[in-house]
Amino acid sequence: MFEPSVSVGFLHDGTLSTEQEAAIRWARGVGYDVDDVEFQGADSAREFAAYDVLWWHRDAPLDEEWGSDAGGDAVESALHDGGRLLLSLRGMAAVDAFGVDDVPPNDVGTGSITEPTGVLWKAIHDDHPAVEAFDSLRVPICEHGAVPYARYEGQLPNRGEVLASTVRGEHDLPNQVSVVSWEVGTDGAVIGVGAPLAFDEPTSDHVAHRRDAFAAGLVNALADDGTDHPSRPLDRDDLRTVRRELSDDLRPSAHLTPPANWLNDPNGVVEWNGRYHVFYQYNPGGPFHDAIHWGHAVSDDLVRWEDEPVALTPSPDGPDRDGCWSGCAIDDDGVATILYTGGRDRAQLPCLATADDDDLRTWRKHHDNPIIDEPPSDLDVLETDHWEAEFRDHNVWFEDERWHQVIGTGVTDVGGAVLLYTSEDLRDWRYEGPVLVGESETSGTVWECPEILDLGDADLLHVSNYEDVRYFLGTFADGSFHVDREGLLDHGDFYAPQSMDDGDRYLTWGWLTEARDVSAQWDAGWSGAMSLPRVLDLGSDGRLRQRPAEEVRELRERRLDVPDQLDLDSGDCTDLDVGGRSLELDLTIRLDDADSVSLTVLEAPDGEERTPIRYTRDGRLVLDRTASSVDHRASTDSLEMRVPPYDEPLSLRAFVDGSVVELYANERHCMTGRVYPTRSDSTGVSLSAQGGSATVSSLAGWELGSIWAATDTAAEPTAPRR
Ligand code: DQQ
Repeated sequence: MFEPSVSVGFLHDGTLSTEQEAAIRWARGVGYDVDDVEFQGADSAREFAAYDVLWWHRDAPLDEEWGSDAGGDAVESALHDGGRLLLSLRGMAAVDAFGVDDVPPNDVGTGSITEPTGVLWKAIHDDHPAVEAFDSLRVPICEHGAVPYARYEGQLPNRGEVLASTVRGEHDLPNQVSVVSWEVGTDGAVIGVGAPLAFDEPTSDHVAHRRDAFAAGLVNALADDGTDHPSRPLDRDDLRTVRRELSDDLRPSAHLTPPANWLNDPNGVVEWNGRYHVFYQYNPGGPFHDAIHWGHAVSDDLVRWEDEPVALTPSPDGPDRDGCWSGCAIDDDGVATILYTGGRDRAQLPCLATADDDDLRTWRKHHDNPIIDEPPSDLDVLETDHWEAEFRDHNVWFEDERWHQVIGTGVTDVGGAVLLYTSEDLRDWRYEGPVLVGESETSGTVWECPEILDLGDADLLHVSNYEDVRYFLGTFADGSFHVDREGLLDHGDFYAPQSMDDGDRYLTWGWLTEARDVSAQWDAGWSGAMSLPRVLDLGSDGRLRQRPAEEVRELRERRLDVPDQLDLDSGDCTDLDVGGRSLELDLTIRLDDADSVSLTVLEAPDGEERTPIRYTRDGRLVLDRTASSVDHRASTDSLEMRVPPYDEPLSLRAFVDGSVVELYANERHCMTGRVYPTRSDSTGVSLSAQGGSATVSSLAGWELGSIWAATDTAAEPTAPRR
């Protein structure tokens, strides 16, 4: 550990509060060489440069004008000369005055602490010196008191990398971002700690001990030239490192996931300049949904993918200040253009941006965003606690000499709805009316992420209604959708899909939601995956077909040694001599006189953890999660769907990949579930019949390779801290 012979310049503005005096006493007690240093305008710069670490432990509110006159410029220049700065309590609120970040914390105040409260450290930064003394990501540092704080909530610093959020008692509060790291210039560094780091409050030895070790860790980290001070944005090399470090057994390798942090809906999926681009809802602040940006991954062939830097960031003064929500990409006569939903306060409205480069890395936001100022006034658009009008998500196409756009919404006391707009130039839009309106009891109060696809003999409209992705097959004409048939696109953990017109096919990705709790996601350091790219079209019977894109076969790395055919007697269980966490298994099951057949995956040798996929005589396919994991934070709810009657053999393609089980039944019905086995030997695969005999034919399996070129040299997975 770094030995402290550290000089600390303790900043203040003339008088020291009792809390500041307590902090100085603590720092001297550690052995730091502490001077109290008064801000005195720009002249202070030289004085500041004399210290290893400047510390502003500011408990009083900052008045509005606090800034350069008071000494902000001096701190800024000290930082650019390689200075190090610790900002605690409300101190982080001055990052804009110090030129560190143009987005300061948006939630600053005094909190009443009544139980152990502290930092919820991010798994990706668990090697940071500030937490090396702890074996947990949760570090309480205060128990009682009225303690000032400065946090980001619903927004993120523009350049700072989040190190920690908040833990209060037994509760993880990921949305309360409380510790941030910045690199300034080439050598300067800042750590902002808006968590309750207070030295003048009564506390038990247990918590005081943690607080002291944490505070010393912060000062030492800043003083030590060897410390790496993470900052944003991350470039492609950083992303490769992050992905490598956050690999674990539950992380899919054949499915798209974020490099770290949070992923939800696929967005702006497009083929551009011969490359496939998948953008996605991304929170760089951590594995939780908030402050949504657009993440970006790119592929030449749909097989190998690479992480790209964040593509779209909320603008501090824009209509998307609180999030760049879902949207689509279009080719506007050679200009890559996106439409997305900007969120700000209680409003969500459509925004437009155009690409500045052929790699779709940088986007220029339209000067007159939002491009639609309000939801239609002649419709009673649903208002909820969060939004003055539920009105979001975009699908745009060109037809009959005009651009068409559908937007998701809800109509008060009626149900989810899809609205149609048209435009000549993608900027001025005319409201045409509802395309389809549902009934809230049967299909939900709000429809998100609508999309209309032309499948030839029929049109397909799908919407996500918070629970499921419902699809309607029928005809879209004259602004309305006439429904002939409906169903669910996937019967499991699958949401908000989006499709790309890839010439002669549609490719569709859906967000595979997590089925473990927020704390488990926090510990993993990443959350969310995409389905495999699926091809959606119509079968000869006019019904919907869904298959993985042909390219997915190229992920097959090694053929497994399994019999082509198996006759199963009642009660027989045949262990296939295969294992692994990333497999494709293809088979046809005929029930003969069995009640059911189970393909069990991710099975421990003693069966403690196992995930049976059961095909039953009454025409159901069940993903049985009751024993998938011994981790109580994982869902044990089983998933099921109806499949063709038992007298038709079931042709099943099963992809087992980390925590994903993605099932395609008869190229028609999909069911994807997330499962979280904990044991490293929960990798077995077996087949069994119950209540009679059955036949399995065309059995084949493959080990799947990774889609990430970058993870070929993946570090050994390490046990996550909790
Ligand atoms: N997710 C986005 C919204 C969309 C929802 C926000 C669906 O635009 O309605 O991250 O998951």
